[in-house]
Amino acid sequence: MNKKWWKEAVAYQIYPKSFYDSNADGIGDLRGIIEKLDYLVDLGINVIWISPFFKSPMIDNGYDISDYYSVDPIFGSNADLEALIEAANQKGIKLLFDLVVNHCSDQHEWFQRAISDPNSKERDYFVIRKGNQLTNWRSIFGGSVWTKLPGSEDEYYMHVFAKEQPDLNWENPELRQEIYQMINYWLDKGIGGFRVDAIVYLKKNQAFPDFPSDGPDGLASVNLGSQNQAGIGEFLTELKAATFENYDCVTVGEAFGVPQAQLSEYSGENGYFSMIFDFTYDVPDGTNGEPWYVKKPWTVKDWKQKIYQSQKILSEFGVWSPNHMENHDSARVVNRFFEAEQINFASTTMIGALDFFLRGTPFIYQGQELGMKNATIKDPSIFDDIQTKDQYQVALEAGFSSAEALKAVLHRSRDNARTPMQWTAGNYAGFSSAQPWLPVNDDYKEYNVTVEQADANSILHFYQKMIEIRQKSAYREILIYGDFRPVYLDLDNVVAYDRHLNGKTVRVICNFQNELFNLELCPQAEKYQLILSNYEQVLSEAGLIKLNPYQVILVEIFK
Ligand code: TEU
Ligand code: CA
Repeated sequence: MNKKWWKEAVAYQIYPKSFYDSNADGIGDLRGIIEKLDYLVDLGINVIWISPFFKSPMIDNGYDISDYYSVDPIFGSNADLEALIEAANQKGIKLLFDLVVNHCSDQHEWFQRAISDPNSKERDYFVIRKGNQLTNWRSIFGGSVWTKLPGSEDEYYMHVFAKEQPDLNWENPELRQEIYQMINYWLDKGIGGFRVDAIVYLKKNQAFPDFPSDGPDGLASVNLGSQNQAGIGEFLTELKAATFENYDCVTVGEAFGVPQAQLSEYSGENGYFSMIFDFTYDVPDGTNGEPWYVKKPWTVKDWKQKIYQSQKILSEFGVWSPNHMENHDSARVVNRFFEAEQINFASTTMIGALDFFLRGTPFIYQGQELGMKNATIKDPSIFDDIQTKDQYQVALEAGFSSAEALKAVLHRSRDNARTPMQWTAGNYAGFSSAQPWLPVNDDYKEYNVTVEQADANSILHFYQKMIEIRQKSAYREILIYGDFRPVYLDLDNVVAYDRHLNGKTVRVICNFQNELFNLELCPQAEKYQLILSNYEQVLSEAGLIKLNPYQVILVEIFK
């Protein structure tokens, strides 16, 4: 096992618009991040991934970039960015930018030139086809991937996401050079690397075939013609060689749907990226054929197979994964896994620990360490997220009443993760002194940094303890580099695994149910040492442990 600094890190994702507002305009900003760096140092993390903050019309909240070299004024200035890089480096924190190069904004000068001059070199920076050459591919945010190129007779441009996010034509070598230059420009500024957005879409099937429709709109998922297509490896190999490889940086690919056979190409010892996110172990919803708003029943017994499987496959293929339960595109983890009445300190810390001690680098999403929950938005007109707005319409069209549609959308909305970070029990949760761009959650008086810092038994302190154990305790090596082995396979409502290194074993045991459970921890009367628990007491008699509802324990097992 090759040792790397980024395998030994704990990362934290910041959604800058919602983290901390330093200048009272209701929008989080880069100065706000600088002001809160000490909070993050205290928490114990040492890598920050920041979602995009470059110039953008904010159709997709910054994932539509109109200038890769300038900070958007709502987030501050380039000087603020340089100050942030310096402040973070001084505190030993590596900054990862979000690299969005599958597409840019329709306001980017490249696209503007492509529109205004059919003979410009930028015309070929985009995927443009004639009206009779279009495909029936459906964009991720709904509707066709093709939109008429403004001012043209009969030409259309392709967009995997919104129409304001035209895809870049990676087939064009000049465009690729422009992108590499930009990446190196930022790496030269001393950043730690990138989270690489939607990277599996770079290559389009050059035959541009139609596919059998898979929905009532007569269209077929764009994934068929644009996700992980043959030939993408050439782009990714060149990208790495021209940029990342020449720096001691980390790259984290957002790589949906990479086939097993290609995992090691994507992220083995010599992969395109240092790590790639694995999205296979979320609880199920209606994304496979069924409408997205259908909440599917699931059992712990079935679900845990997915996480065991994921860990097994990733190690087999030598892939290092950024373990995460939340990001800016997902509902809050506690709401995905538990019903409202089951959400409490125990269940929140249990699901957190289950993920945190897996093999890989833990990624914590802002507010997860406080136990932040889904948005408490009561009026659909408040939603900001482009995808949520589309889904709300889809639900209405499917015959839902507005109340039902709101409920369905709230279950999955990306805005769930984007409500302001809860800092204090004061006005606007201490996020800003002005009204925030998205409302603060109802529970901010109870769940916030100030209150939780003062309470030794808070979720925040539990996260801090987990991080300390992984980073600083005698268990550091084993928790970072140890193998993963599932245990107690026959216990349906227990999720448990060993981390194993040099003859030492640390076991994570989660009582994944709202009931007591008597566990025979050590049938052969092996001895054990408790390292961490989310209950004050662990009762035990001769290897028998009474696990409380949603209890998680971390123990060293001595043979
Ligand atoms: O997401 C890519 C992606 O596939 C998501 O659209 C995902 O399927 C969806 O959000 C799940 O609800 C990335 C970014 O993470 C996302 O925020 C951007 O909107 C998207 O790329 C376009 O840049
Ligand atoms: Ca601000």
